[in-house]
Amino acid sequence: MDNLNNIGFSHWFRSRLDADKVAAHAIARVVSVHKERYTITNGQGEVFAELSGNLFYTADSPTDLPTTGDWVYADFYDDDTHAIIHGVMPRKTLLRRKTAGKLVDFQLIAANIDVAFVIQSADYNFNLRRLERYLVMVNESGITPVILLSKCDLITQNEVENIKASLLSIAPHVTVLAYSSLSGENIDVIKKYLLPGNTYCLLGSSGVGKTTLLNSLLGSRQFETQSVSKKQNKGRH
Ligand SMILES: Nc1nc2c(ncn2[C@@H]2O[C@H](COP(=O)(O)OP(=O)(O)O)[C@@H](O)[C@H]2O)c(=O)[nH]1
Ligand SMILES: [Mg+2]
Repeated sequence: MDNLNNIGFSHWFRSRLDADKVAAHAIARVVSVHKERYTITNGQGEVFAELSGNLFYTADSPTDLPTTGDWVYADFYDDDTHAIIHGVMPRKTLLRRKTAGKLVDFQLIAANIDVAFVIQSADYNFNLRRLERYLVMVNESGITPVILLSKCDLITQNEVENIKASLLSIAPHVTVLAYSSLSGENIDVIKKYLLPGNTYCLLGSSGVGKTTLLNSLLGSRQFETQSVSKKQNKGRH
């Protein structure tokens, strides 16, 4: 159970376990979803997984199917190289966005996020209306937002203060932090927000510095940033 605790399996989920399902299956968390292909983990490595026929055919809507961050009941096979997902546990939070003009009303983004860092960059990208839309989505999901103003090395301290003041006018109760991955300013403050057992997400348009921030927090270049990805003509996220 220690491995599960480390990846966020808190009392909230433990107290909602289904005794019959626990007796029959292992517990795991969804790491990623690509169409019908899932990656799940029990805290020790990642395993390719598919849905059981029963779970797939009894789902009334896409919301009933697992999304990234979900806790699931699963069976592992072949030395834990493959798994089948049999059920989805109740969700503490669900981040989803409205899809315009489609049959499906909502697109699931992630489940069981505790804190969302909403990132806007201090340069051209800064836009209060867009930020408000992110905050609405986060608040509707029951997730705590923290606003991050990235690339504050590109503007003066005075400009940082002006932007902070305008942010406080639309979100008076939300923490706002200005930081720079380039100079390292306030990276240590952001790290203090990261508590063991909690789940976080980064939200923000392409190019605001999400990947660079992840690398700064990890102290490595584990993820490819935009300029590199562009050269290789890959999708950027
Ligand atoms: N000046 C400055 N540039 C940054 C900072 N963080 C990221 N960038 C640059 O912004 C661009 C987009 O960053 P990336 O992390 O790929 O953005 P993402 O699309 O949100 O993941 C890259 O060229 C980064 O080098 C920062 O703190 N200061
Ligand atoms: Mg990225």
